[in-house]
Amino acid sequence: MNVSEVMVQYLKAAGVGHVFGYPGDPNVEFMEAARRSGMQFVLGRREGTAGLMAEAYGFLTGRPGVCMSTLGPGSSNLVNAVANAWLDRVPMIAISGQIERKREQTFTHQVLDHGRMFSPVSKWATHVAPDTVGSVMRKALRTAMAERPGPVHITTHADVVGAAATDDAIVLPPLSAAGGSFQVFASGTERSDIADRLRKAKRPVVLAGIAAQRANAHQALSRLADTVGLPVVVAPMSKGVLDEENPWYAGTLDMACNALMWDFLKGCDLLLAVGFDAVELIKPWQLSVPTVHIDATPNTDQVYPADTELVGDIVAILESIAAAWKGAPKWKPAAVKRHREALRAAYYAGRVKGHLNPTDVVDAVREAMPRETIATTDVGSHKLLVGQGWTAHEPRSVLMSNGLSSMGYSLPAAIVAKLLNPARPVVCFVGDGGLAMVQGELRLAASLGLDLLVVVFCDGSLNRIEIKQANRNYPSWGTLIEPTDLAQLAPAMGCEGVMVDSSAALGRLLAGKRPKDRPLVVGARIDPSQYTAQF
Ligand SMILES: Cc1ncc(C[n+]2csc(CCOP(=O)(O)OP(=O)(O)O)c2C)c(N)n1
Ligand SMILES: [Mg+2]
Repeated sequence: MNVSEVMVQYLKAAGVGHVFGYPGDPNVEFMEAARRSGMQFVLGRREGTAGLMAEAYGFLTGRPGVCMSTLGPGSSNLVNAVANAWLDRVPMIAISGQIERKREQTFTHQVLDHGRMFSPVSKWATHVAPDTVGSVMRKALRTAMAERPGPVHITTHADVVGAAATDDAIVLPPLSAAGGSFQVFASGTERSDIADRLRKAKRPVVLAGIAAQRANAHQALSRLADTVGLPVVVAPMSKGVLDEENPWYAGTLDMACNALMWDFLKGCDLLLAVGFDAVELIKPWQLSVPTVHIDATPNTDQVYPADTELVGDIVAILESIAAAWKGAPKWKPAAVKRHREALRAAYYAGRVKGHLNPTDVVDAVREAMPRETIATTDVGSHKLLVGQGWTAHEPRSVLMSNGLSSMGYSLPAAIVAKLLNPARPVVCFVGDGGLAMVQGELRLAASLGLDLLVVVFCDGSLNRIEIKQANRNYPSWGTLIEPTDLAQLAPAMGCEGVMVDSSAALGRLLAGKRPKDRPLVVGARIDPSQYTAQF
């Protein structure tokens, strides 16, 4: 095998079936190896979006998402997506071509130092050679997948990609978070201590986050909530880790209604932070209640203080606490229901009667789409409403970037969600600013025949930033964006497109037939004034 073939065999062995990328000449050997081994290649319209597709692949499958670029401008274009996977904690193998090794130090045209460029945004930035490729791939896959997962960047030099590999044994390491056996570091005593502390607490609450979702802790979490009678607040990227119709679901943190959510948490007297990753916090930590950190990794960030850490298999830890539990439920479901009702009321604050409000759009789409729908959302004011208002029922059914929070994520993510789940409806929520960044991918979605529903919040503004200007009494300057007629843009991209101005028109549109073989792009001309009331 040549070096590229060994790399591809490792990726296949790790269960990866897709490469998302944009090629240049140093990639040709790798692409041919991928083609011959039956991998699918998805040609994003730029490296940045192809990389975000790989991130969504990693999020949805729990296996590394693979993206590929050429040297120089391709690799610098890829940086944003690699950084996004880094802060969203998603396993990724990012591959960039490079000039031949003997010219790398001295030649200048298109040559950038990948090691220095990718090191700050990846778990490991490395390169392969004929006598190292097998070992590097083992370490790269293991590193990308280990808690906390993230991206590994691999440089493939032009003189290496087609060279015969000598380090060519395919021996896949265990790729689960901790390997074959996942140890619970907390002792049995510590775990029953937690049950004891729960018993003594009056108002304990769980704050669940992305590590809980990665650990597939959804069942263990709902069992613990049922057993102990515990409200569960979720972090945005873990939406769906508890069915939001579950009576113990108590809202999403740091999205719309943020003040009310923090007040709810401030009312607790013991917090179990279950796989909660502080990368999702927008504001500084506001609580001074005793906190127990339950996670696959120690609380090294120290963004929030925890007096006790239970580190290991989150499912096993939650189950052992539930098993050690004796006593009456701590909360009554009616109390959690009252909180959820207050949350709902706050969510609708600032609605303007007779106008198309952002929450009207979220509601209409949720109502029209079945339970099993996968939703993706972009970054901006609309995300904060979708993040609180969209009712999620299953783990990994809501995709958003909330670590790096890069605009332009939701359309590439929706493409991958549909590609991997052809039978499930997929809706992409995006702002007019975010869509403008990545609208070339509509053509890709159409050419793949994906029947996405793309819902665009058209407010002619980078609203989230415009609001910050208004808060300081500054005029909107550099934050207005010219309206685009999506009814014209979408067909030029092979999609269907409609602009709507009212709830009634949106309702009619969603109740009608949608195309089955291409995206429907709905431009919702919203009145953004509700956003001002919210944030
Ligand atoms: C790549 C990137 N650039 C800039 C930002 C800063 N930013 C956050 S929200 C936002 C406005 C987004 O506008 P739009 O997509 O129209 O959404 P809206 O806020 O109007 O709902 C900006 C510029 C970002 N998060 N990501
Ligand atoms: Mg906007």
